[in-house]
Amino acid sequence: MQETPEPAASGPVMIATWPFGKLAVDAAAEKVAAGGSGLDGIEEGIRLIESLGSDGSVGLAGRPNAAGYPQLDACIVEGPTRGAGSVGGMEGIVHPITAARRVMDSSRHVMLVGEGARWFALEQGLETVDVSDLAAKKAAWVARDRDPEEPAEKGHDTITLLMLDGNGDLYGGCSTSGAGGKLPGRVGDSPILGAGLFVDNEVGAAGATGVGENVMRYSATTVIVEMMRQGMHPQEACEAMVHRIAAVDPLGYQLDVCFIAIDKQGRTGAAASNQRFPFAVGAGGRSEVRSVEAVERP
Ligand code: SD4
Repeated sequence: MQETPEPAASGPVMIATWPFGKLAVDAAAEKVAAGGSGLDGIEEGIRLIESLGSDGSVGLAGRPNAAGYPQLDACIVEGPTRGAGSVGGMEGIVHPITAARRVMDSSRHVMLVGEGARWFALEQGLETVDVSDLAAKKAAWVARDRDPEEPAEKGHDTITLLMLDGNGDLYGGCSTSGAGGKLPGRVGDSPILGAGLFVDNEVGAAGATGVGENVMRYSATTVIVEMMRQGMHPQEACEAMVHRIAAVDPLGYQLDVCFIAIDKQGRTGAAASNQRFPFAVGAGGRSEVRSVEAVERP
């Protein structure tokens, strides 16, 4: 088992996907230090990555779909209240994580998608961009010879941020432009509770990044949390989930999936199916980027 060193257990303890996760962790820590809730911290950290466009994969600067424009997915979970909000395939909204939070806070629903999600976000007064060129892009794509097997641009990256706050409560959020070159209308694992993110305030939280299709078919983050409930360390649970999928999936270990997890004790874990996976951890006011190699195959 690859050991993930434990962060100091004071203040919020966080883990986030990819090196840019460190920026999210730092922004979240600052928000909480300034008196924000754990949920405020999650939203703030993810908003920062959405603004930066990170490495071209989160927010409106993210990878476009096969028709050449971004459709964004995000969700947020508040462990202590069992609250959750989610948006899928949403166009032209600058901060999908805030839209997800508004779904949680200001509607009686958990998930909104597509046009409806955009409409709701606009009703909520959220920042938008001019989407008048989208109709032309859609029309051009429909008119073209299109081949869904030939994505315009490959690649994945998603900000997923998990937090155990100073009160011992768990929070999580994620935001992504999804798989580059995806078909218009495709929704990945990220906004699907229990697939790309799952938080159980009694046990722990888990998040995913990578090819969403290989995560959502296995409700992967739900299973990781259940493994922690049965007593597994988050590191062990993340690795076990990769092995569990690889044992039955036609792709074997060529899954292109990565998992992160945190438990109620603030212990963290991360695992990847077939690549080196850098991620960020933060605790006690400090943060750093760490990485794991692909899991060792049996
Ligand atoms: C998706 N899981 O839409 C996301 C993409 C991702 O690293 O995480 N990329 O499938």
